[in-house]
Amino acid sequence: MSTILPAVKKRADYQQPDFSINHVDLEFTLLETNTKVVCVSQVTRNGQHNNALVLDGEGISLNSIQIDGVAISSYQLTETTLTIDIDNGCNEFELRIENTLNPKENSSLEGLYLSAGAYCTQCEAEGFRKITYFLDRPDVLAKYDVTIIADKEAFPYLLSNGNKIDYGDLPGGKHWVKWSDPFYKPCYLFALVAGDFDLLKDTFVTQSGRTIALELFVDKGMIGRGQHALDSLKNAMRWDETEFALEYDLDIYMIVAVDFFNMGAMENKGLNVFNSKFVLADAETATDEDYFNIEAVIGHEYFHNWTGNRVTCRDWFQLSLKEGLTVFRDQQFSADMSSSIVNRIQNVRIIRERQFAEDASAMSHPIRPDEVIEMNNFYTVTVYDKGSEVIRMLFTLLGKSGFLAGIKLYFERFDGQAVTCDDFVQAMQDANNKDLSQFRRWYGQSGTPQVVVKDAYDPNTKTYRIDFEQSHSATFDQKEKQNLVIPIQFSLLNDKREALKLNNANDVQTTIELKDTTQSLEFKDVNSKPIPSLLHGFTAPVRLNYEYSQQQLENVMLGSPDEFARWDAAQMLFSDCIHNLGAKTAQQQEASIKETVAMFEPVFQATDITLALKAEMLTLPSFETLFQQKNRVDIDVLNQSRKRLFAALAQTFQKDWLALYSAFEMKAYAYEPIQVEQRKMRNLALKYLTLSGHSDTKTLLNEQFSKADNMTDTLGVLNAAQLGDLSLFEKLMLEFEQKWQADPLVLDKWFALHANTDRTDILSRITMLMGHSQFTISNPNRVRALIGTFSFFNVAGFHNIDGSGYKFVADYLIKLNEVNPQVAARIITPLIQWQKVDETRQQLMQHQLMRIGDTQGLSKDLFEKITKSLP
Ligand code: B3K
Ligand code: ZN
Repeated sequence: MSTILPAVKKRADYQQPDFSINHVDLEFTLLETNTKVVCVSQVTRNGQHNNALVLDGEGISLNSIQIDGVAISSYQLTETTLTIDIDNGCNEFELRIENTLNPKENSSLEGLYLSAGAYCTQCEAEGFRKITYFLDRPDVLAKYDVTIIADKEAFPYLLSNGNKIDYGDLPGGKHWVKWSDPFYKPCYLFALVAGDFDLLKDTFVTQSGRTIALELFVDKGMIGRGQHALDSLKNAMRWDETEFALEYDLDIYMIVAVDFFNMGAMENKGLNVFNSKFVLADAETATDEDYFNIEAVIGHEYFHNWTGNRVTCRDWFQLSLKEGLTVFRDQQFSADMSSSIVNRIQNVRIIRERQFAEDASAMSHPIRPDEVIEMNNFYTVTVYDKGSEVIRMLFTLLGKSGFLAGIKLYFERFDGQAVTCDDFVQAMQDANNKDLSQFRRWYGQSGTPQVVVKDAYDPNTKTYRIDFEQSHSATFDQKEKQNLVIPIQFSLLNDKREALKLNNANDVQTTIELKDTTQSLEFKDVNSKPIPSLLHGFTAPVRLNYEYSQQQLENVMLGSPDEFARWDAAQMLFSDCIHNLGAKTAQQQEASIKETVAMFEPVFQATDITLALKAEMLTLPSFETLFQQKNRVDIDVLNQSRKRLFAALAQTFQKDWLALYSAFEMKAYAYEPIQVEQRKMRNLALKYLTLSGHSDTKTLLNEQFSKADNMTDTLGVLNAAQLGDLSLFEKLMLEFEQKWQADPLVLDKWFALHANTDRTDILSRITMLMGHSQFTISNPNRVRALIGTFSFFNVAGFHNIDGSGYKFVADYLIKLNEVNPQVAARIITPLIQWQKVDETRQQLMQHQLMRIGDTQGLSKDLFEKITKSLP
């Protein structure tokens, strides 16, 4: 492990900045290896002090400093700071800094870098300091004027935030453009893009009648794949007006799609930069899931304009202020645009597969972290997705109108400011006159709460009592825990699967606000012992336990008034069966599988279950979900048990799968709800058919592969073929590669399919693919598709008991550490989650973590995760 330890920053240490900057004039002269930046800041001293001005700066070269036009030569420069003494009494001044940087060598994709020949920036969280010396913190808000100078032919488009106010030509084939952003913003929202693109244009008329210019920039030749993104943007703009009464503020909204990007997208004011994966789509190259994700991410970044940009974070510990709230908003948007139940199930899968895993690991942290070494490590499922669940609980507790009243007050109070999570909750509290002091603990407490539900029925008094108990285990980061406010929505079913009326208003569902360790409710005049249908809609991000019998689960699955609870009961039937299989004799195993499978027969026949929900109910819980349900897991047994149940469902219902496979009339591809659910069911049926070994399978697979007019059905074939005869799979994969070899985004799907194939020679296969002409370590999409997919999803390969999977990933991360630390720190996640596996594997995983830890020049990103996770 390296000897210089990176510093830990603490939330409790927050102090207001000594200086503020309220106006910035930036001038960029773009050159690949030697870009010049001139930054003129109007600086004000805050309060009375004699402290020096300490600016952040990293990986850039300083040329000169002037204060009010006078050159300064006494300053201190370190690897990460520039300290300038300011004369006493000099309370307002103009600071001019000139520096240079090398975008071409910037493989971290943070700051200013080149993506396939185009310049672009990524400043959140702390990337602006890689562009110029600055107060790189979100509570310094300034107005920006930006001039960009570059070669005109190679870079016809020069873009930045706000409005284009002037432009002109220069000698030597150069040109310049000046942008001005009238809104105050933190520097993490600054953006610059320069390149040659295809441009798709449109307009949007706001509810108040203003016309907004919409501009979508994509790689040359990709214009035909931009329409869905643009339509999604217009849908998002309309939705935010109708649902949240929020209107766009600038006169232009630009989105640029780039190929080299560390995450999904970035909400820079008026100039979003997107990973092209979340922009480009047409039927042939994108799946239904891609279409869905594009709409969601476009919505997410657009919604940030209010929740994040107009009101931003005081410091990075408050990240969930903007991310949790914006994820909640994009989830609501997606629910309104497509199937709300499928959408909710998808949200919950992320929580159970990945957020619960984070809680159980050494990276466990509250949605508002207390300590951070590398901020980029905290763009997590906890801050984002659990953050959104916390907002959703407020929505449940306050009701829609109370919630919206809180949002209104939040903007009235804080528009144009950098604030905290506490400020947000206070606005919710004040607008609703509801004490949220205990609720606030959700922001500071990490871990997955456990709720145990017990009940009792007294036939003499016809009284039913239901008891709820909350408990909280210590996590790696926090020993002491407190009780939280946990809203749990539920119903009671009688033995005819009818939901009982629970109060005088005849409601069939009710919500308990669990605040104490235990709370009980009593229901009178109940004729027989009811079955509770619990945690409707997943009203809280908790693990809930009730000792259901299989029979009871079947009743909830078939009769609950809540679609989510029905799906959840189906999942519990599957997971109980899978977890219990290992300890049984062969005969018992067979009986148990048979019994579970039989329970699903009515699902096929049911007429009150939508096709979309049916497909979800008939999908087994993922390995990752099952893994999170237990404290200790035998990986091989779990994997085998899941496969056995999978095969049994395939064989038992072979006829039904065949019927479902051909039940729908095939129309020309359109991304619309009915077609989406039909394709989902059809491809699920194809998977089961393949697994069942049906004699027609090969024909069906070949036929669908050759006839498909869309990527969803093409991938449906490959996903199914992967489960059956590997030689057919290989043949189809080869055809696919030949067809798409020039299209890296499509090829990513192919890399990913290879990476999660269950085969004994998987490591040599991946090694071979790393030599593919389209694979490069410098592009995060490629690395995530191949190496990320292997480490996150190839259970048998990654967890091979000989340790080869762990070593392979570690070797790769050691290389990636030098190229792109942020992406390396994402992919290390499965390796640091060793807590639930057996001792042998724990040792092997820790050994690899130590090897990575010994790397020369280990990044802060990996350092933080490794030091936290080694015992
Ligand atoms: N705010 C960005 C994420 C930035 C990540 C920096 N490592 C995208 C988003 O959440 O909308
Ligand atoms: Zn976001």
